[in-house]
Amino acid sequence: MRVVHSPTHLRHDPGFEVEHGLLVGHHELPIRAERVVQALAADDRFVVEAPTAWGTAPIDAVHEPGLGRVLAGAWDAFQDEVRPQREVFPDVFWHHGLRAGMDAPVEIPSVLGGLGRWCFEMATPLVAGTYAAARAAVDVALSATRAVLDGDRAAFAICRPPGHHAARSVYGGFCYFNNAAIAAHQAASVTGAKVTVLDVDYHHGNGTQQIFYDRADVQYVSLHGDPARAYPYLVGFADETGAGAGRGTTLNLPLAAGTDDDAYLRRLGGALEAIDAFGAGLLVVSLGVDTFATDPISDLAITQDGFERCGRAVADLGLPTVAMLEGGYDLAAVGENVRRWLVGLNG
Ligand code: OKP
Ligand code: ZN
Repeated sequence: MRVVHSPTHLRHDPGFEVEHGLLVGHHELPIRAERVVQALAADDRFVVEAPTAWGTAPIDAVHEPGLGRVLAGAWDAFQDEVRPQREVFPDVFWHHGLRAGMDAPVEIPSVLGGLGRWCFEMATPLVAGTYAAARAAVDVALSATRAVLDGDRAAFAICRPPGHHAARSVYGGFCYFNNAAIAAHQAASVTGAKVTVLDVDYHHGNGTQQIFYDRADVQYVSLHGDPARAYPYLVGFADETGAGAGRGTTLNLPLAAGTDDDAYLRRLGGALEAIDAFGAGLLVVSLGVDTFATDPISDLAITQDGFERCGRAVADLGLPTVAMLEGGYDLAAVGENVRRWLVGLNG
């Protein structure tokens, strides 16, 4: 199986995040992707390749162009306008109640106002290399997708930073550009075929859901910690099923704390039936392994055997499949967890 990886992710090295009101060491670290590439490079069923460059057009087809502009420019602007600082966060957010009943401002002159307009929370700093890394993650996603569209049965993209929390016009949740959504949209555009995104990260992929919520040609299916207790808290409930032309093309399967392999595989079976019925020509998997039993920020109980069973169950769909890295924060296990899932997918 082809695996696409770029060392440019190393330039995104966040130091801290605000978690439940406390400043803590960041969880989404460069070592995660390094562990994954090491685990896959040591197994001769996988071949690691560099991505090719895809430019910004596929990004601007999914995200409002202002998002790319703020990610490209806000770190530098903050250094000049505010003060020299390694990590840049907003300190105000454009909550919908703030200007309820009023028009949007004609322009947002300050860098801090711009950050508040385009970011939704406090775990997603900009450092000097964030934009370069986020662009490279998109190139990695599109290059792995290209391999599958050209005939490979499956491929894997080591995307870092991850993407599934980034919505059309807002970044957050460790995510800047939505790698999986950009790849799914690009594939749907160039092939004319329907695409399914299956999101198995512990956290609901609110960004991916939002981007495709009203679309009939892209299905979004997610298994995740119930937002009644789990981040992102405000999106990912079972009654969210799509809107307009996209009615019925979103499926959310919220899970109880402590869900184990057997219970998870049963819910995954239901997801795979819905995917089979949709009839897509390509499957994009948002592969987070933060469902692992000892993940430091999650509460499910999946094992390494469970990951391999999941990959095998997805392979049994018989669809061309491109998987992309999302979360997974047990640094000692993340490489092996991903490898086992992909061994299952490889069949
Ligand atoms: C990104 B991905 C609760 C705070 C949550 C943000 C989590 C982003 C996860 N412990 N902080 O979906 O793995
Ligand atoms: Zn996650």
